[in-house]
Amino acid sequence: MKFAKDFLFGAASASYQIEGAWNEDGKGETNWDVFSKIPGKTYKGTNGDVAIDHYHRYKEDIKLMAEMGLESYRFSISWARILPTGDGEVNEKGLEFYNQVINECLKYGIVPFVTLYHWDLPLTLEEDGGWTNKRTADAFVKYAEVCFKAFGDRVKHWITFNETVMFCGLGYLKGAHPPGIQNDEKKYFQATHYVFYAHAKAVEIYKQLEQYGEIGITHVFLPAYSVDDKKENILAARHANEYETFWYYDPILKGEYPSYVVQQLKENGWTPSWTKEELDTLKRNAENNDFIGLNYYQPIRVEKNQEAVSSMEHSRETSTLAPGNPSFDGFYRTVKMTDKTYTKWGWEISPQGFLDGLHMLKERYGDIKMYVTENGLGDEDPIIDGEIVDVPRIKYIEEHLKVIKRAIKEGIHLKGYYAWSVIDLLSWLNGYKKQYGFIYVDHDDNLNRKKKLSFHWYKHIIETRGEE
Ligand code: BGP
Repeated sequence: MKFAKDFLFGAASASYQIEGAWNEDGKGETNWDVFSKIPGKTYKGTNGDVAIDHYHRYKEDIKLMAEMGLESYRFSISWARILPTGDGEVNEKGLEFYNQVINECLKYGIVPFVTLYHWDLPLTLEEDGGWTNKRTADAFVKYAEVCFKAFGDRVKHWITFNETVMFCGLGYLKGAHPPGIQNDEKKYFQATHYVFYAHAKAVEIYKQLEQYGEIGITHVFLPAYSVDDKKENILAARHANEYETFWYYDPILKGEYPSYVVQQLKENGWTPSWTKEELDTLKRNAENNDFIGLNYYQPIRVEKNQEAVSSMEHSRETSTLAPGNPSFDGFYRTVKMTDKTYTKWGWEISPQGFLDGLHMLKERYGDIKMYVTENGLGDEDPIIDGEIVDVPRIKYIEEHLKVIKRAIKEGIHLKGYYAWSVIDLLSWLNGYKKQYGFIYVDHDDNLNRKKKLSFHWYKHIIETRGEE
């Protein structure tokens, strides 16, 4: 069996992780520009000031993507390049940069798949309460509209947000992402609510503009299994699915929050302040979503945790707890199993987990169109005689593609696959140590690009449409 002609083979990146040029051409400062420079926050203090200098090398990078035969490129726009203060004046140079990137993709027939928010928030908004302040949601809607109007004639695939659970969870519960707050459930749920509201408003505006493209949201997908048959752990797995998955997809696809979690929020005093207008906006726009994006890296195996888990005790060397080991104090925590396979960073490798999870989604949400918007292996790639021989990455992607093929056969509506990442880039907390790309970037030699073994392999997969 082959993948259908209209199944998009792509790869992804995000602005902060590749662009650099952090203070060039009128770009405003972002939360990450500041957070990554706080001592101890990132691996060896790495930050995105230069990143892999894609801002100046986008032509070279997109040319390499074309050479690989990439059909679609998922990248994000840096909000602060477009609106340096979040909701003030538009920066023409910012528009110009993304116009060039989009046009360069189109020149090679590469479909641009654009994420509006991949975590870099204009600093002015962060300083004003970030996602816990409705101003940020309103500002996002304005920013989204600017982008639709500027790029919508050529961009026909839009993702509003990338992984709300990550930037809110790591930002307000674990303190590992900006704004660096720990254990504040009230703020965490409030922030997620304003994100969903901002998403729904942006979707509504997109539909009103009649640009005839598609729009959706991407979440990290962490299907949960119980570690064993104990009742309390089965309940913990239910909690994990409710908190990590249903809380994120229900307000988008059903237009309302999962009642089970809503009840628990009430009991714990964590209910966000939400107005009727906001809740109505979610409801009204549920049908307007064209697809959902899934970033799948791993399932989670959970057990009940009675006591609060201390905030992330993560090691900077391997960052084993960030962001792959979800837990929610009092409800569940992720456990490492001796009989499972893990990456060097402790993320379980389980294509089967994806297949099981996809069926769970289908059961709950029906036949919604889906894209795998991220999937890949973080590794320290072996270099043999100057060649980057990333065989484990090839194996990882190959096994996941196999399962995706099977899922399609079993009736799951999957229309594309985006490997994370197209090129080696800055890992938020792990610097350049954790590599994901098909293209290597030499940080000791002028950031020169070099094709890895997986580059040739993925090219072949695309050419043959994954025929076995
Ligand atoms: C996802 C993010 C990406 C990327 C990826 C790998 O959660 O959307 O931006 O960072 O995870 O994460 P890491 O670099 O921490 O391994």
